[in-house]
Amino acid sequence: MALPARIVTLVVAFLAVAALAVFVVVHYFLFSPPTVTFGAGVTADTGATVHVVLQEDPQNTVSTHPDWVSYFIQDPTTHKWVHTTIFKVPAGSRIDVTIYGYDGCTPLRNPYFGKVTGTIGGVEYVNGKPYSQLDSWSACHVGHTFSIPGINLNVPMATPDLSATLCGVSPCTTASPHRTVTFSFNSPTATGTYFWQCRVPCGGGFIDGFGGPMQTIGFMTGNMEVVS
Ligand SMILES: [Cu+2]
Repeated sequence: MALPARIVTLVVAFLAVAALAVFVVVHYFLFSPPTVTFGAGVTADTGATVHVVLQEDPQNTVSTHPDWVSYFIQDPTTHKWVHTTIFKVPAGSRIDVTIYGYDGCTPLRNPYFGKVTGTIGGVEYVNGKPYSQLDSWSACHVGHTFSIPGINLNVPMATPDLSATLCGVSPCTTASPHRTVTFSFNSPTATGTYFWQCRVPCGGGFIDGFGGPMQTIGFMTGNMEVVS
C-alpha cells in the first residue's frame, strides 16, 4: 500500500475508534432523562401541598426501546407527559400523588410488596377507595409499584380489568382502560436525591424480569430530588 493510502487508512481507523468512544461516553455516561420540577414556587419545610402526577404504561413507543414498560411524569406547567422518572419536590412538604395505571398485571415476587407503607394514613386510594394492601397472588391486581426505599414508601399500582384491551400507544390517555391511584406522603426535610423504583419483576424478556426497564433510569427506576 502506498504511503498516502496507509495514512488515510490509519486516520479513518482512528476516527472510527474515537467516534465509538464519544458515543459510549455520551450515550451511557452523560445522557440523563430530563427532570420535572413540582412546587417551583413553594417554600420548603412549610408542609405546603405539592401535586405530582405520573402514569405507568405497558410500553412507551417514544424511546429506542418502545416495548419496555415505563413510567411517565406530567409537567405541571405544560401538562405534557415527559418520558422520564426524575422529578424534583420541595423538602418538608405534603406530596399528593396521582398515578394513572394503564399496564396489566405481573405477580409480585413477595406479597409483602403489595402492602402500602409510608403514606399518610397508611393507605392508597384506587379510584377513590382506600386500600392498605393489594393482592397480586390470589388475583392479579398489581402492575407496578412506586417505591422510595429511603423513606419506606411502597405503593402498589392497581391494574385495569383483566379483560380490557390495554393502551397501545404512549403516553396513554385517560380514554384507555386504567385505574387511578392516589396517595400522599411527606417529603423528607433532609434534602438530597432519593432513589425510587418499581418492585414488580416487569422487565419482560430479561432474566428474572429484573433487567432492562427495571434497571434503567427513565423507565422503572428514577430519582426524587428533594430541594430547599
Ligand atoms: Cu414495573
